Amino acid sequence: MKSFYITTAIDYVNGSPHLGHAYEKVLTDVIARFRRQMGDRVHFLTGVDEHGQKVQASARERGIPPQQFCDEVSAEFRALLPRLNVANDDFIRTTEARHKRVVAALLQQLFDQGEIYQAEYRGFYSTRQEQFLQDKDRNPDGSWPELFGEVTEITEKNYFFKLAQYQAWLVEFLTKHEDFIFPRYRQKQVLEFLKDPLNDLCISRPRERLEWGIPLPFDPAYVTYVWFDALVNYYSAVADSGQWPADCHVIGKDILVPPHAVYWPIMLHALGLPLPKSLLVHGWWSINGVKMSKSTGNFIEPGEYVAEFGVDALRYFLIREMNVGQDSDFTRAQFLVRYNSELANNLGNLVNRTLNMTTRFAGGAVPAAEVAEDLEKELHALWDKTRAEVIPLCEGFQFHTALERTMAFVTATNAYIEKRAPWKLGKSAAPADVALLRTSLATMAEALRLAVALLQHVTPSTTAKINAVLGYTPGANWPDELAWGTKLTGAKVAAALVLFPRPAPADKAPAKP
Ligand code: ME8
Repeated sequence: MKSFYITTAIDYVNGSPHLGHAYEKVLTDVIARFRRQMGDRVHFLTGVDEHGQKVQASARERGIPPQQFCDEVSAEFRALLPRLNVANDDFIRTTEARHKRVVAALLQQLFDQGEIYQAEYRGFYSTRQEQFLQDKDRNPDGSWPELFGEVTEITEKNYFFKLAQYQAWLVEFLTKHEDFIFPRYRQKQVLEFLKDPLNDLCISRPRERLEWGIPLPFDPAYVTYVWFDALVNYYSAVADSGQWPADCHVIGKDILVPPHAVYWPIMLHALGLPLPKSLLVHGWWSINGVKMSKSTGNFIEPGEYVAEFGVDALRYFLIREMNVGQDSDFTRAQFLVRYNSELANNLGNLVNRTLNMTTRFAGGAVPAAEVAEDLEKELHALWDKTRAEVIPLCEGFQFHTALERTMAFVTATNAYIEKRAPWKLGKSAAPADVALLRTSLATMAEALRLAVALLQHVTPSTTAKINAVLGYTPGANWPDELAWGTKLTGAKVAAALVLFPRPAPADKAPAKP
């Protein structure tokens, strides 16, 4: 069995989780579930990033110790995961002893290897981004971009990691491993960034300025720079279980360059550790074109959509709407379009018809198909094509297209029902009509079973509910579930299932953009 270790970014706990965080966790869960279905032994890690200036400042604002603040906010992030149906195997907090121990050990190793030195540093510092800035970061008019918040000039002694000496190695590595970063054009952006010379990385903050961090093992007057601490989570969580390296780090585009594409590979290389196999870089959810973010207050609360529409409706929308890697605008109107037309009126309709007609015309037990005329053959052929396309699409992270194809198959099944019109066949006692009626009932039930098997990693609860009302328990081998066959013959179906109820009238719904 192939192992597959996948991670998400670990979220800053300086505010509550928003839809952008929810998306990343759902996307990673969809990949993890898909890999499990394909037979891999998956390890899925997510967690929270609890150190640093922003957390210290947020705790001060609330007048509570930073650890208490982290405990409260981390609990909120953690609680969101089961609400989103995210089945992670581990959750790491950077304030945990298992993490701090590994960060200290790696820093000590680099120090002993002579990769870390102390020097005086004078420069412009962004508190919001927790990084020193360079002149090239300025706007053309000399001001600092909004992204950096307040920028102040400071002089202090600090520790530096010899990053620059690995620049040529990194360029060579990225040139040789074209598939390291998905989408590929992001890899080109990294190489573009590496055309300018790298500076060594300041990896310490004096304790008098920032207390809330992991002390440097070789000089406790300093704490570790937050990125050097945070990136190590991917390794510290599995350091004892031998699961390193990761197969895939899922991250947003804002944290690719430099942290994940430059610092992290170089840190690992300097430590003599294997590199992760790939980085999957997703885009941003925005509202009216502006990135969702906690600091601007411009965000959607994922829990509200889960409460109003159910977890699978939100998961379906997030994965159907966003082409992994690109940006998407979130609007309630677009959410409702997909909810109504794809989930309620297409999939929900197929479920209702199947249950209703099997109950009405076959006493609630799925009959065996008796004939295969052109209409059936066309649907079988479309299924074969859909299955053959969807698996490679999911392997290549094209989940939005995979869902589109799956829903096109559901649409075709509804069209098949219209053409066969079992409600007319049910009025006839002619043997040919009876055979066609049984065939149409068997065909719609089997098509529904197959479609929901393809939706399983995106909408796991919906798939489970539909299987239950079809009186069906899927086998352990998912690819086997995708063969058109007779698995449902004789199954006792339930009379009805309300899956995607009509949303409340707009005036009763929470205010949304
Ligand atoms: O960057 N749309 O934490 P974070 C999509 N602690 N994704 C979004 C988003 C949006 N509007 N806003 C944020 C950090 N994200 C660090 C990571 S990893 C070792 C340390 C994504 O809470 C963002 O791109 O600011 C990132 O991948 C994740 O949420 C956490 O962001």
